[in-house]
Amino acid sequence: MEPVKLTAKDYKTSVPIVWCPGCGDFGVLNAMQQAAAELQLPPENLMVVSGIGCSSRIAGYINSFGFNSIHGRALPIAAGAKLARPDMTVWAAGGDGDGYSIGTNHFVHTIRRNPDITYIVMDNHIYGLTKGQVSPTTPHGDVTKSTPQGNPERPLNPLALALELGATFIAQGFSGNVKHLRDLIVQATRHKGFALVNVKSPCVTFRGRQEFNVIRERGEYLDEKHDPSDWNQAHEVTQWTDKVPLGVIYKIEGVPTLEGVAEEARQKALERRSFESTTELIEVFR
Ligand SMILES: Cc1ncc(C[n+]2csc(CCOP(=O)(O)OP(=O)(O)O)c2C)c(N)n1
Ligand code: SF4
Repeated sequence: MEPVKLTAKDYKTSVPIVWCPGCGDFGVLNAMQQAAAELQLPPENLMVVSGIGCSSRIAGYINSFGFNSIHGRALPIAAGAKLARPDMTVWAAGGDGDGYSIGTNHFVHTIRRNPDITYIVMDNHIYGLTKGQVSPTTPHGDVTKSTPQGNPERPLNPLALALELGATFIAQGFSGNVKHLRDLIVQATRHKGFALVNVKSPCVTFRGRQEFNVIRERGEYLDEKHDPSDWNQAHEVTQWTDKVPLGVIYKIEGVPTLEGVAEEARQKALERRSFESTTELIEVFR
C-alpha cells in the first residue's frame, strides 16, 4: 500500500493562535508547516524547541514534539535533543531578543559545536511579548518603549556574527514571502550541520504595518551570481546596509557535527573497553 502523503495541514494543531492579526510570524508558521510537508517529516520524528516570546509560541502550533522552553535557552535544549536522538529532525525557533540578547552565549557555542539542527529566528527588531522594548537588532535611532529618545546603540548583525563564528549554513528569509522561506527551511534542514535561517518577520503592533513594505522595498533576492560557498562573497553580503539580502548567503558541507563527534568518541570507548586509569578514560572522551 502507498504510504499516505503528508500535507501542511497535517502539521497544524488545535492550540489557539494568540498572535496579533497580521503578525509576521503567521508567515513563518506556514512556511515551517509547508517545509515539513515538503520533507515528508513524520510528526513523531520532528522536534520543535523554542525559547520565550511571541515567536516562541510557535512550538505549540506545529504538530510535532514541542518544547516552549526558557528565555534564550532553545539552542542548548535543541542540541541536547539531537544528541539523544540523532535520527530526529530538530528545529529550534524564537525571536531576536531570545536568540541574540539573553541567548547570545548559546548562539556562539552552538555554532562552534555544529549540531545538525536548524535555527529559525523571527527577527522583528523588537521585544514583542513584553510590549515593545528595544532589541539587539532594533535599528540605530528608532524610538521604542524603552528608547523614547531613539535607540542610541548600533544593532547587532546576526548574519555577520554567525559567519565569523563558523556557521556552516546561513540564510535569510522574509515572512512576507512564504514560498521562498519554505524553500530556505527545506535547504537548511537538508544541510548536515547547524543552519541559521534569520527571518525578517515584522511585529505589526510595536513596529507598525509599514515594516512589511520597508522589507519588500529593500529586499534583494540573491541570484546565481552569488556563490554561497565563497566566504568572502558571503561576508560582503552580510555587510550590506541599504539592501536586505534574501536567500542562502553561506553554505559549507563536510564539517563534523556535534552528534557525529560524540558517536565517534562512543565507538572508541566501546572498542577500548578497559582503561589503565581514569585519566586514560577521560582522554578517550576529549
Ligand atoms: C530570564 C527571563 N528574562 C526576561 C524575560 C521576559 N521576556 C519574555 S519574552 C522577552 C523578549 C521577547 O522578545 P523576542 O525574543 O524578540 O520575541 P518576540 O516576542 O518579539 O517574538 C523577554 C525579555 C523572561 N521571560 N525570562
Ligand atoms: S506583539 Fe508583535 S510579535 Fe507579538 S504577536 Fe503581536 S505583532 Fe506579533
